[in-house]
Amino acid sequence: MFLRVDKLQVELPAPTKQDPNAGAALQELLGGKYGEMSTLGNYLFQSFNFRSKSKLRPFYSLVAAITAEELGHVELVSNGVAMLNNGPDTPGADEGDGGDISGTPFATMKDIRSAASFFSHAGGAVPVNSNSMSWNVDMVTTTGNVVMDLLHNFHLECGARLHKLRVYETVSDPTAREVCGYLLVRGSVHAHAYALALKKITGVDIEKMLPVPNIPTGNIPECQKYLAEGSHRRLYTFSPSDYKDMAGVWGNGEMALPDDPPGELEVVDGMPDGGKIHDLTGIPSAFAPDYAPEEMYEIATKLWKASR
Ligand code: MN3
Repeated sequence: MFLRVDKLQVELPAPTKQDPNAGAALQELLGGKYGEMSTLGNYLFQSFNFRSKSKLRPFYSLVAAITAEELGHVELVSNGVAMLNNGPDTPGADEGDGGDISGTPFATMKDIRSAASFFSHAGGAVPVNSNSMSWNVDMVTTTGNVVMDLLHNFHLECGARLHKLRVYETVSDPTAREVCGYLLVRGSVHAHAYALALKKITGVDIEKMLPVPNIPTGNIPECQKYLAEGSHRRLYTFSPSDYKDMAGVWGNGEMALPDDPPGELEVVDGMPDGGKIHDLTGIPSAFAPDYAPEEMYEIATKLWKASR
Protein backbone atom coordinates (compact mmCIF):
# COMPACT_ATOMS: atom_id res chain seq x y z
CA MET A 1 0.00 0.00 0.00
CA PHE A 2 0.98 3.60 -0.27
CA LEU A 3 1.55 6.51 2.09
CA ARG A 4 1.10 10.08 0.81
CA VAL A 5 3.23 13.08 1.84
CA ASP A 6 2.08 16.61 0.94
CA LYS A 7 5.39 17.72 -0.62
CA LEU A 8 7.15 17.62 -3.99
CA GLN A 9 10.42 15.71 -4.31
CA VAL A 10 12.06 19.10 -4.96
CA GLU A 11 10.78 22.65 -4.72
CA LEU A 12 10.22 24.25 -8.13
CA PRO A 13 11.14 27.90 -8.73
CA ALA A 14 8.16 30.12 -9.62
CA PRO A 15 7.64 30.64 -13.36
CA THR A 16 8.84 33.98 -14.77
CA LYS A 17 5.95 34.25 -17.24
CA GLN A 18 2.83 32.43 -18.41
CA ASP A 19 3.95 30.02 -21.15
CA PRO A 20 1.37 27.35 -22.01
CA ASN A 21 3.42 26.16 -24.99
CA ALA A 22 6.31 25.41 -22.60
CA GLY A 23 3.72 23.60 -20.44
CA ALA A 24 2.78 21.55 -23.52
CA ALA A 25 6.47 20.71 -24.14
CA LEU A 26 6.75 19.53 -20.54
CA GLN A 27 3.67 17.33 -21.07
CA GLU A 28 5.92 15.03 -23.14
CA LEU A 29 7.73 14.17 -19.89
CA LEU A 30 4.39 13.28 -18.30
CA GLY A 31 2.31 11.47 -20.92
CA GLY A 32 4.83 10.86 -23.72
CA LYS A 33 5.99 7.42 -24.79
CA TYR A 34 8.89 7.57 -22.29
CA GLY A 35 7.19 9.91 -19.81
CA GLU A 36 6.62 9.52 -16.08
CA MET A 37 3.21 7.88 -16.62
CA SER A 38 5.03 5.16 -18.57
CA THR A 39 7.77 4.58 -15.99
CA LEU A 40 5.16 4.61 -13.21
CA GLY A 41 2.77 2.27 -15.04
CA ASN A 42 5.50 -0.21 -15.93
CA TYR A 43 7.05 -0.50 -12.47
CA LEU A 44 3.68 -0.39 -10.70
CA PHE A 45 2.27 -3.39 -12.54
CA GLN A 46 5.59 -5.24 -12.77
CA SER A 47 5.87 -4.99 -8.97
CA PHE A 48 2.27 -6.20 -8.52
CA ASN A 49 2.79 -9.11 -10.92
CA PHE A 50 6.30 -10.08 -9.76
CA ARG A 51 6.65 -13.88 -9.27
CA SER A 52 8.70 -15.48 -6.48
CA LYS A 53 9.01 -12.13 -4.71
CA SER A 54 10.51 -13.59 -1.54
CA LYS A 55 13.16 -15.54 -3.47
CA LEU A 56 14.03 -12.61 -5.75
CA ARG A 57 13.77 -10.00 -2.99
CA PRO A 58 16.56 -7.55 -4.10
CA PHE A 59 15.12 -7.33 -7.65
CA TYR A 60 11.50 -7.11 -6.51
CA SER A 61 12.41 -4.41 -3.94
CA LEU A 62 14.25 -2.38 -6.58
CA VAL A 63 11.22 -2.24 -8.91
CA ALA A 64 8.80 -1.66 -6.01
CA ALA A 65 10.77 1.21 -4.46
CA ILE A 66 11.39 2.96 -7.79
CA THR A 67 7.62 2.76 -8.44
CA ALA A 68 7.01 5.11 -5.49
CA GLU A 69 9.61 7.57 -6.75
CA GLU A 70 7.95 7.57 -10.19
CA LEU A 71 4.59 8.50 -8.69
CA GLY A 72 6.38 11.51 -7.18
CA HIS A 73 7.82 12.31 -10.64
CA VAL A 74 4.30 12.29 -12.11
CA GLU A 75 3.39 14.76 -9.35
CA LEU A 76 6.46 16.94 -10.00
CA VAL A 77 5.94 17.22 -13.77
CA SER A 78 2.21 17.87 -13.30
CA ASN A 79 2.98 20.74 -10.94
CA GLY A 80 5.54 22.12 -13.40
CA VAL A 81 2.99 22.00 -16.26
CA ALA A 82 0.33 23.79 -14.19
CA MET A 83 2.82 26.45 -13.02
CA LEU A 84 3.90 27.21 -16.60
CA ASN A 85 0.30 27.29 -17.83
CA ASN A 86 -0.70 29.58 -14.94
CA GLY A 87 2.32 31.93 -14.94
CA PRO A 88 3.35 33.99 -11.90
CA ASP A 89 0.74 34.13 -9.14
CA THR A 90 -1.00 37.47 -8.56
CA PRO A 91 -1.54 37.64 -4.78
CA GLY A 92 -5.20 38.12 -3.89
CA ALA A 93 -6.37 37.76 -7.49
CA ASP A 94 -8.53 34.77 -6.58
CA GLU A 95 -10.38 36.51 -3.75
CA GLY A 96 -13.08 38.28 -5.76
CA ASP A 97 -15.20 37.70 -8.84
CA GLY A 98 -13.68 37.51 -12.30
CA GLY A 99 -14.89 40.92 -13.46
CA ASP A 100 -16.42 41.48 -16.90
CA ILE A 101 -15.72 38.33 -18.91
CA SER A 102 -17.26 39.70 -22.12
CA GLY A 103 -13.94 41.18 -23.30
CA THR A 104 -12.44 37.78 -24.32
CA PRO A 105 -9.93 37.68 -21.42
CA PHE A 106 -8.51 34.39 -22.72
CA ALA A 107 -8.41 35.14 -26.47
CA THR A 108 -4.79 33.96 -26.65
CA MET A 109 -5.74 30.51 -25.34
CA LYS A 110 -7.39 29.48 -28.63
CA ASP A 111 -3.98 29.70 -30.29
CA ILE A 112 -1.89 27.68 -27.84
CA ARG A 113 -0.50 24.21 -28.69
CA SER A 114 -2.89 22.40 -26.38
CA ALA A 115 -6.06 24.51 -26.21
CA ALA A 116 -7.74 21.69 -24.26
CA SER A 117 -5.31 22.34 -21.41
CA PHE A 118 -7.21 25.60 -20.88
CA PHE A 119 -10.72 24.65 -22.06
CA SER A 120 -10.99 21.35 -20.17
CA HIS A 121 -8.37 21.55 -17.45
CA ALA A 122 -7.97 25.28 -16.55
CA GLY A 123 -4.23 24.97 -17.13
CA GLY A 124 -3.90 21.77 -15.13
CA ALA A 125 -1.93 18.73 -16.25
CA VAL A 126 -3.42 15.48 -17.58
CA PRO A 127 -1.73 12.28 -18.80
CA VAL A 128 -1.25 13.33 -22.43
CA ASN A 129 1.89 14.02 -24.48
CA SER A 130 3.08 17.34 -25.94
CA ASN A 131 0.50 17.07 -28.74
CA SER A 132 -2.37 16.24 -26.33
CA MET A 133 -2.43 12.58 -27.41
CA SER A 134 -3.61 10.34 -24.54
CA TRP A 135 -1.18 8.22 -22.59
CA ASN A 136 -2.58 4.71 -22.55
CA VAL A 137 -2.10 1.22 -21.21
CA ASP A 138 -0.23 0.10 -24.36
CA MET A 139 2.79 1.88 -22.84
CA VAL A 140 2.88 -0.72 -20.04
CA THR A 141 5.06 -3.82 -20.42
CA THR A 142 4.83 -6.51 -17.74
CA THR A 143 5.90 -9.84 -19.18
CA GLY A 144 6.44 -11.85 -16.00
CA ASN A 145 9.99 -12.57 -17.21
CA VAL A 146 12.43 -10.75 -14.93
CA VAL A 147 15.21 -10.23 -17.51
CA MET A 148 12.72 -9.04 -20.16
CA ASP A 149 11.09 -6.61 -17.74
CA LEU A 150 14.42 -5.23 -16.49
CA LEU A 151 15.66 -4.87 -20.07
CA HIS A 152 12.46 -3.02 -20.96
CA ASN A 153 12.95 -0.74 -17.93
CA PHE A 154 16.54 -0.03 -18.95
CA HIS A 155 15.34 0.94 -22.45
CA LEU A 156 12.53 3.02 -20.96
CA GLU A 157 14.90 5.02 -18.72
CA CYS A 158 17.30 5.64 -21.63
CA GLY A 159 14.34 6.80 -23.73
CA ALA A 160 13.21 9.03 -20.87
CA ARG A 161 16.70 10.56 -20.66
CA LEU A 162 16.64 11.21 -24.43
CA HIS A 163 13.37 13.13 -24.36
CA LYS A 164 14.20 14.99 -21.13
CA LEU A 165 17.32 16.29 -22.91
CA ARG A 166 15.30 17.29 -25.98
CA VAL A 167 12.60 19.00 -23.93
CA TYR A 168 15.36 20.76 -21.96
CA GLU A 169 16.71 22.11 -25.25
CA THR A 170 13.32 23.72 -26.02
CA VAL A 171 12.52 25.49 -22.75
CA SER A 172 14.15 28.48 -21.02
CA ASP A 173 11.85 29.08 -18.05
CA PRO A 174 13.46 28.19 -14.68
CA THR A 175 10.43 26.09 -13.62
CA ALA A 176 10.68 23.88 -16.71
CA ARG A 177 14.46 23.63 -16.52
CA GLU A 178 14.42 22.62 -12.85
CA VAL A 179 11.99 19.79 -13.66
CA CYS A 180 14.31 18.61 -16.46
CA GLY A 181 17.51 18.97 -14.40
CA TYR A 182 16.22 17.02 -11.42
CA LEU A 183 14.59 14.29 -13.48
CA LEU A 184 17.70 13.87 -15.65
CA VAL A 185 19.71 13.02 -12.54
CA ARG A 186 17.06 10.72 -11.08
CA GLY A 187 16.29 9.01 -14.40
CA SER A 188 20.02 8.37 -14.87
CA VAL A 189 20.03 6.68 -11.45
CA HIS A 190 17.18 4.43 -12.55
CA ALA A 191 18.89 3.50 -15.85
CA HIS A 192 22.03 2.67 -13.85
CA ALA A 193 20.02 0.63 -11.31
CA TYR A 194 18.33 -1.51 -13.98
CA ALA A 195 21.70 -2.00 -15.70
CA LEU A 196 23.21 -3.26 -12.43
CA ALA A 197 20.23 -5.55 -11.83
CA LEU A 198 20.73 -7.06 -15.31
CA LYS A 199 24.47 -7.40 -14.63
CA LYS A 200 23.86 -9.27 -11.36
CA ILE A 201 21.57 -11.76 -13.13
CA THR A 202 23.33 -12.18 -16.49
CA GLY A 203 26.96 -11.14 -15.90
CA VAL A 204 26.76 -8.61 -18.76
CA ASP A 205 28.34 -5.22 -17.88
CA ILE A 206 25.44 -3.33 -19.46
CA GLU A 207 26.15 -0.23 -17.31
CA LYS A 208 29.24 0.37 -19.48
CA MET A 209 27.02 1.67 -22.30
CA LEU A 210 25.69 4.48 -20.07
CA PRO A 211 24.97 7.32 -20.38
CA VAL A 212 22.49 7.03 -23.27
CA PRO A 213 22.40 9.52 -25.00
CA ASN A 214 26.15 9.91 -24.65
CA ILE A 215 26.26 13.32 -22.96
CA PRO A 216 27.44 13.68 -19.35
CA THR A 217 24.79 14.95 -16.94
CA GLY A 218 27.54 17.31 -15.68
CA ASN A 219 27.13 19.33 -18.92
CA ILE A 220 23.64 20.46 -17.80
CA PRO A 221 23.82 23.46 -15.39
CA GLU A 222 20.50 22.57 -13.70
CA CYS A 223 21.90 19.11 -12.77
CA GLN A 224 24.93 20.49 -10.90
CA LYS A 225 23.45 20.95 -7.44
CA TYR A 226 21.92 17.47 -7.50
CA LEU A 227 25.25 15.93 -8.54
CA ALA A 228 27.07 17.95 -5.85
CA GLU A 229 24.76 16.61 -3.12
CA GLY A 230 25.23 13.04 -4.37
CA SER A 231 21.70 12.45 -5.69
CA HIS A 232 23.20 10.39 -8.57
CA ARG A 233 24.50 7.88 -6.00
CA ARG A 234 21.25 7.44 -4.01
CA LEU A 235 18.21 5.25 -4.26
CA TYR A 236 15.43 5.78 -1.72
CA THR A 237 13.30 3.00 -0.26
CA PHE A 238 10.23 5.32 0.00
CA SER A 239 9.13 3.12 2.89
CA PRO A 240 9.41 3.25 6.70
CA SER A 241 11.06 -0.21 6.84
CA ASP A 242 10.74 -2.18 3.58
CA TYR A 243 12.76 -2.62 0.38
CA LYS A 244 16.22 -2.15 2.04
CA ASP A 245 17.44 -5.35 0.34
CA MET A 246 17.74 -3.56 -3.00
CA ALA A 247 21.16 -2.59 -1.55
CA GLY A 248 22.30 -5.97 -2.89
CA VAL A 249 21.98 -4.43 -6.36
CA TRP A 250 22.47 -0.69 -5.66
CA GLY A 251 25.49 -0.74 -3.34
CA ASN A 252 27.59 -3.78 -2.60
CA GLY A 253 30.75 -1.86 -3.63
CA GLU A 254 29.23 -0.52 -6.88
CA MET A 255 30.40 3.00 -7.74
CA ALA A 256 29.02 6.10 -9.52
CA LEU A 257 29.36 6.14 -13.32
CA PRO A 258 32.78 7.38 -14.58
CA ASP A 259 31.49 10.76 -15.90
CA ASP A 260 29.72 11.61 -12.61
CA PRO A 261 31.22 12.82 -9.29
CA PRO A 262 32.85 9.73 -7.73
CA GLY A 263 31.56 7.77 -4.76
CA GLU A 264 29.84 4.59 -3.67
CA LEU A 265 26.20 3.89 -4.45
CA GLU A 266 23.92 3.91 -1.41
CA VAL A 267 20.36 3.01 -0.45
CA VAL A 268 18.71 5.66 1.73
CA ASP A 269 15.84 4.66 4.03
CA GLY A 270 12.68 6.68 3.49
CA MET A 271 12.37 9.57 1.09
CA PRO A 272 14.19 12.78 0.12
CA ASP A 273 13.50 15.92 2.22
CA GLY A 274 11.40 17.33 -0.59
CA GLY A 275 10.06 20.85 -1.03
CA LYS A 276 6.95 22.94 -0.85
CA ILE A 277 4.10 22.47 -3.33
CA HIS A 278 3.34 25.71 -5.16
CA ASP A 279 0.00 27.15 -4.00
CA LEU A 280 -1.24 27.82 -7.57
CA THR A 281 -3.72 30.65 -7.01
CA GLY A 282 -7.12 30.57 -8.66
CA ILE A 283 -8.30 32.48 -11.73
CA PRO A 284 -11.92 33.55 -11.14
CA SER A 285 -12.56 34.46 -14.81
CA ALA A 286 -11.64 30.87 -15.73
CA PHE A 287 -14.00 29.66 -12.95
CA ALA A 288 -11.18 28.00 -11.04
CA PRO A 289 -11.78 27.37 -8.19
CA ASP A 290 -14.90 29.39 -9.11
CA TYR A 291 -16.08 32.80 -10.28
CA ALA A 292 -16.76 34.31 -6.83
CA PRO A 293 -15.28 31.90 -4.32
CA GLU A 294 -15.48 34.01 -1.09
CA GLU A 295 -18.18 31.80 0.41
CA MET A 296 -16.22 28.60 -0.29
CA TYR A 297 -13.12 30.13 1.33
CA GLU A 298 -15.19 31.13 4.37
CA ILE A 299 -16.65 27.61 4.71
CA ALA A 300 -13.19 26.04 4.32
CA THR A 301 -11.74 28.37 6.98
CA LYS A 302 -14.51 27.40 9.44
CA LEU A 303 -13.98 23.68 8.74
CA TRP A 304 -10.20 24.05 9.10
CA LYS A 305 -10.65 25.77 12.50
CA ALA A 306 -13.12 23.08 13.60
CA SER A 307 -10.60 20.35 12.73
CA ARG A 308 -7.89 21.70 15.07
MN1 MN3 B 1 11.05 9.16 -13.47
